[in-house]
Amino acid sequence: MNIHVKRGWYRGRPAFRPRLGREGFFAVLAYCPRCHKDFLETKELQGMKEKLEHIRQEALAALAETKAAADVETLRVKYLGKKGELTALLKQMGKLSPEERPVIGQVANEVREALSSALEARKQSIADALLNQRLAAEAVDVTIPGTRPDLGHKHPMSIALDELKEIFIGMGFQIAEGPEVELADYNFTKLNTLENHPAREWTDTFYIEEDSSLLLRTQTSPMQVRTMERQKPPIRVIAPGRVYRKDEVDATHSPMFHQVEGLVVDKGITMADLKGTLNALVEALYGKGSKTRFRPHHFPFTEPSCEVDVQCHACGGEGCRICKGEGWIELLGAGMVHPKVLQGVGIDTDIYSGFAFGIGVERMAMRRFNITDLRLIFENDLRFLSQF
Ligand code: 2NL
Repeated sequence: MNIHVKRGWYRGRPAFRPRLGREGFFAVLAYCPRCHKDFLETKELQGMKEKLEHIRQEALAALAETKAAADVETLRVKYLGKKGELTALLKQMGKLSPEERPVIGQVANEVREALSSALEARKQSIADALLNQRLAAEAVDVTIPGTRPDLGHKHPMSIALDELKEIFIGMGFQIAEGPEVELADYNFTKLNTLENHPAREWTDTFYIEEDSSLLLRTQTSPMQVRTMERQKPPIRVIAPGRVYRKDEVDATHSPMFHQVEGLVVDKGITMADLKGTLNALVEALYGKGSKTRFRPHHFPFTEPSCEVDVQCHACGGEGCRICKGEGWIELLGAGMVHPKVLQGVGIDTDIYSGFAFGIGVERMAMRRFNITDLRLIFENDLRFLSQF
């Protein structure tokens, strides 16, 4: 063979230094990994090496263009598959001499490994990119302020009612609740409000049409009467609840409203107990040192009767817009239980006496919360309710 050895390529041992042939050819020395000898490459070997290198370059270039895992798999089949280009090339190894085969085998393995790892890396980077894309698309900004759910709260009437109940429970009262449809007997007769009393007029009270002995209670006192019938003195009870009057709706009237009535019956109960209890109530509601005024009044079920005012907290009794120039604000009605009422439920008036009072809860809530129109309390407009 007339082959030149390209200067600088030869690094083998002197014994295997190839002979130089005719000018003009370059030969490349190959090192056989199996027999540990250098030998001159034939054209076939060089051709296959070039083809392998071409496959490598082509595959890597194609791989760089892939966008999806399926494209990568297609390339794997095309280059490394059983019917792939690398296998096809290796089938041509028959052309090579026995020393050359392991050389091309080694290069082929290098290419195979290089391609497999490039394919794997590409697959991974496509999967990573896909994951990053999904993470970005599904990202949740946990620092964005949330939407606070609207929490419900007590209606102003419930606030006022619960406050009153709390005060009286603190003074040792029991709570009695009962029917809103009452017997006229309990609502009127047993409370010394007899047949011809104007409060019993059908224009004042809602009667049940089928049975005129039944009505919507006009006060919660029937529950006090029922308590006295069931229970021996000492009695300390309040009756909170809805009551009904035939009133047209306006800023200060409603056919349904709430009352808290109180009743105390025991030995030796006097007007002093009434005043002490109601002063304690007023101090609990309006603060220590609040002044009260007891004015004579008339109720059929109490004797004597009175109305109780509290001195205006805004002007201290001078007279202002809140107390309408009066200096005093009307709070409730009260009195010593009429002996006829006690006797009607079989209580011996020689031994026992009692006092009673009635509070209109809406009026109390309106003052407490500065509400100027009663209708707001029943309309349940959230713009109104959310202020409490
Ligand atoms: C008001 C104030 C009042 C009573 C209610 C009562 C109950 C019994 C016996 C005696 Cl069982 N009295 N309740 C007493 C005084 C006043 O309500 O302005 N009513 C129209």
